[in-house]
Amino acid sequence: MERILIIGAAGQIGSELTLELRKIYGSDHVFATDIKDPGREVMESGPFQLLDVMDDKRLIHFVIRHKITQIYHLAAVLSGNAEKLPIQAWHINMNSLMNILEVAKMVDEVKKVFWPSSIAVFGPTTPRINTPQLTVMEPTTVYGVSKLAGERWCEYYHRKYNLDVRSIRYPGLISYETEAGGGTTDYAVEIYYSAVKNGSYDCFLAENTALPLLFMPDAIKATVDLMEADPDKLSVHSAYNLGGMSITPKDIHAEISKQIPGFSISYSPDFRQTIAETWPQSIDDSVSARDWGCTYQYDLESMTEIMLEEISKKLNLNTLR
Ligand code: AKB
Repeated sequence: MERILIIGAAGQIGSELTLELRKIYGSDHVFATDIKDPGREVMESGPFQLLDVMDDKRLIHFVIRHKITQIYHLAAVLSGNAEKLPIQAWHINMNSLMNILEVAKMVDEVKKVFWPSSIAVFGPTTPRINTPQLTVMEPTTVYGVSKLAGERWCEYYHRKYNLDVRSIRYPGLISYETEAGGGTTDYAVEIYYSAVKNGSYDCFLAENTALPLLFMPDAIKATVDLMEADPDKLSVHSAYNLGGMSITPKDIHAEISKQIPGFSISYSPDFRQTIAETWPQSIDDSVSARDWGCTYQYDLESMTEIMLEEISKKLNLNTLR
């Protein structure tokens, strides 16, 4: 039976992935950890412990004591925050990954590792429309550089030590459970909260900035599908492209306005606009579809309906038409 360790269970992906994995593998088999307390559902649905992935001694002790067989390492400093403290972000993003890879290499029981990469691995010299799996990669953000280096390390551990590391280049993720923190695509979560709370939003990206975005249930399904895929079918051991939808702030504004007619938006692009302009506008994920059957269920319309309904419930506000 699998025994799964989640690092970063209080975060945007971790809080939802933990619950999904507990449904699949049983609550007692999924050990949630973070450096801060997660939300009530993660806390109450199975084991949780405070654990800092940077503390390699406690990490290896935890993995051995709980007979862990799979590790999901989801903790990272995202693109916007990383630009404010580049050296610290590099240190945290790289050293945490190296700690995980080393533990997985040393402890025989650990059979699989999941680590998230990002569309941030691409840069201004990459083709921005329908960005292929294999292409020019010259990221200009410290976050992107750390993700690209991380991908190379994952592939190295696979080739050299036969470690089964799997990874996805996530686009911007949109969710209502736990808000994102410090990313360039965070606007796409903030806009929904602000629409429900205030009926207006001041966007830090310009109106026609297209980026690949994905609704969290599709991202969780993709993650589980990749981790359960037949290893013999996987041709990529760095990270797989994941596309989702190519969407601008103007598109989301128009969709929200259908349900909140007076919703107004203003645009005050900041330093994150410069980051967004170096990232793809849309992604070719045909290799993921071929190797492990990646598909999506949600489009902008169905996602917006759920986002507005769930946020209204959560905030106890009824602003919808
Ligand atoms: C960010 O905006 O930094 C992240 C990402 C695309 O990896 N959401």
